Amino acid sequence: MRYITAGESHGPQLTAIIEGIPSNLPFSFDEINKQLHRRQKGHGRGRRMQIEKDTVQVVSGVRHGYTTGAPVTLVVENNDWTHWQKIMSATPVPEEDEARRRVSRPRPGHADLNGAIKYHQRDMRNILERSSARETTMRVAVGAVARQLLSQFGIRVAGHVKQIGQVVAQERELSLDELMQITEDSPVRCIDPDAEKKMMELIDRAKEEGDSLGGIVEVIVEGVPIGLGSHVQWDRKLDARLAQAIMSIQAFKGVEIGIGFEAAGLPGSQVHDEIEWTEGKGYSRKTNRAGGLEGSMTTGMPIVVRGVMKPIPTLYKPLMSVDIDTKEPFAATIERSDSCAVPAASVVAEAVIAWEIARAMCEKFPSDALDDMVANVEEYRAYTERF
Ligand code: EPS
Repeated sequence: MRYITAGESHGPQLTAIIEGIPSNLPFSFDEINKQLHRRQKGHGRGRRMQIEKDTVQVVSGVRHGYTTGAPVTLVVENNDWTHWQKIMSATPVPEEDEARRRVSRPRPGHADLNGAIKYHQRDMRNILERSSARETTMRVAVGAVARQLLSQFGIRVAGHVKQIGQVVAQERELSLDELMQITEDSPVRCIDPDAEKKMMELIDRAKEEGDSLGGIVEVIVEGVPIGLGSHVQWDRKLDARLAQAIMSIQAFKGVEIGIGFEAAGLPGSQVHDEIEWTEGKGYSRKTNRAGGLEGSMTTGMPIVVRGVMKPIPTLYKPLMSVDIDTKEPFAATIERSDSCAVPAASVVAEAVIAWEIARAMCEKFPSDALDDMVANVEEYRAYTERF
């Protein structure tokens, strides 16, 4: 299974082509639109989210509500395109239009300068339009298709915000349903009401000051069978793939699985999870510090992955940069942006993890049609309980 995305932040549309989804999967537009809507929300989002109402169109691979096994093409139109038609035109435009919204003062922390040098672009808009986090719309759309496949096997994915700036949420013992309910009602997707309030205040202050904030998000996957991924080859290791998926989200700078970096300071006896066996359930672990992965394969315990998002590099009170025309010091270009997109990023993180788990499922249970895949998974689950 694979996918690619295409599209610029202010181009006419965003596109994703997915290949390898088994046929006969019930396909819900509402489910995709629900996920797209979740990504648009969150305290700290900028004005662009008031312009867009992201809605998916499906132009291939689905017929009468079911996948056919052919590539699935998803499209989300950019409403903002109407304001950018000349600036983003694919055909040549008069010189005065060419210069409109040209970017010559790269933003520290963004792709602008490195991309411009690499691709020989004197207008850094040609870089920022594609490096923009607008692209995460398609990650969420693709992830929503993956979720529909996972739901056939009782696999569920949820996410929440653990930290924004210096405000850290208290841990709570919650079921996945409770966690989903609470985060859905929280403007910052946080399970701790005290932290939620402080996070919102912090975001308001950052906005007033023309600054931005990062944070930490956590994704939990429940219902995964034992043995997805593999220890035998580097590019089949599931923990490595999950790490790549998280690190591929715009502005993410770090990733942890299970207790992650905390393991460095603990003895082995406090890091590894004791194994137990119970009648009718089979093998499990007494704790889940490994975050559901041992030897790069799933243990059957919930998968727990965290990612660190840096503060968005577009600042309303910009840092100093250099104008590439004059080489003089100048404040960086101001592009419209969010002061904090960590709550939205937690939805994106869920989506990219859902995709990787769906891909691992399709590798473990390769089938052209969903019916075969369901039968294979059921048989395998019965086997793991007997083992
Ligand atoms: C985003 C759309 C973008 C930004 C943001 C995320 O739209 P615009 O540039 O028109 O405001 O709001 O992207 C960034 C902050 C960034 O640095 O790339 C979206 O759809 O999530």
